[in-house]
Amino acid sequence: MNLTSLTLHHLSMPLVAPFETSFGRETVRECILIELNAEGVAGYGECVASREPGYNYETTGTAWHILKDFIAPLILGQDIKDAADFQTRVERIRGQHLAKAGVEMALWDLFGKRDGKSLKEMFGGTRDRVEVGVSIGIQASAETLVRTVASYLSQGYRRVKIKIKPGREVDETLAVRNAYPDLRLQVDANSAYTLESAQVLKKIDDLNLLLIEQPLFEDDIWDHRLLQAEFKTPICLDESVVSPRHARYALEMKACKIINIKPARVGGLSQAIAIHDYCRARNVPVWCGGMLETGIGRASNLALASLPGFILPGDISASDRYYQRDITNERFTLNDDSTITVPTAPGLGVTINQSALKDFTVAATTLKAE
Ligand code: OSB
Ligand code: MG
Repeated sequence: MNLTSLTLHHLSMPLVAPFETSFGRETVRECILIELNAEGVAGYGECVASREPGYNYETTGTAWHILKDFIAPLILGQDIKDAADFQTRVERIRGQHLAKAGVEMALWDLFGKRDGKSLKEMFGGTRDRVEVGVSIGIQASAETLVRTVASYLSQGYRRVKIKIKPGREVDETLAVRNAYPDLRLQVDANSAYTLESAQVLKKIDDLNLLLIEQPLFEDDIWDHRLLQAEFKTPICLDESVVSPRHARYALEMKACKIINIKPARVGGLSQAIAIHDYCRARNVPVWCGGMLETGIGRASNLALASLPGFILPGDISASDRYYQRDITNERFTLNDDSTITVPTAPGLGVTINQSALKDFTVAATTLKAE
């Protein structure tokens, strides 16, 4: 499609509760909403870079710069045929996956709206509802954590992920496991350990966890391989898998048994689908991770998770777990079987609430084709 303009909206949205991980605490979520206009249609994408470079090196600030000064000039006024065409055009920009993925999402929304097809349909998704869980940030104490888990279980979530960090992981994971012996439970360390300090995790290796997510640093695929060899619990990589190539390295090295797929981290939905296909052909389970997305990114994640290889529940909770007010008119709710229904309207299948968008926008800029 011939792209005539690109608008960036820098958003700042209050979270219903602070979200704390081993790398920091967020009370307000920042992101960039990308709006593309082509042939009379508007497409939206979410760039999930946050204010600080804690999870990923990109931030809202760096993504803004890359989008405006490097990606926009390569695509404005151009006839972008599909996601692969977009990826080829931005190949010369090294890295910057979060920025690229936001634009690719907006392109999928445009193509879908033009063709009257949902993302799920375009991807070949096979499910109408996807199984989801909840990701719980670090809490004040083990008791508070157990209470928080209880409250999400009462809302209907049937899979729980807890964030862990050195010094508190054993007590907290044990507390949740003792309170809920049969719960589908997993932990996420967000790279907080080294091969040496990760030895403490042996104490939770017998707790029948679904997986241990990203214990070691992003570039430690080899050390994850050494760690996995010592653990019964499957290791799942998040941060380390930044492309389909890295998914191959991880599996060939036996660095993990499960992969958390986030389209942003791997450079876009097309790359996420490639990793899904690669893992599915090898019977390696994948699941869809989350970045506290707005209704835009959430719609995209649901479409992705409708693919058949997403066999573990995703970190795709209901809208009210994140935001009292969202930028989409549609809100996602939990069905009684711990699933969320995949949108079926063309493109992402959601619409922008213009007044909410206006209220959450702290900066905006429009770039036009010459
Ligand atoms: O590591 O999976 C992660 C949120 C921000 C950054 C990294 C992660 C997360 C989550 C939240 O776990 C998942 C969600 O969106 O609910
Ligand atoms: Mg993670």
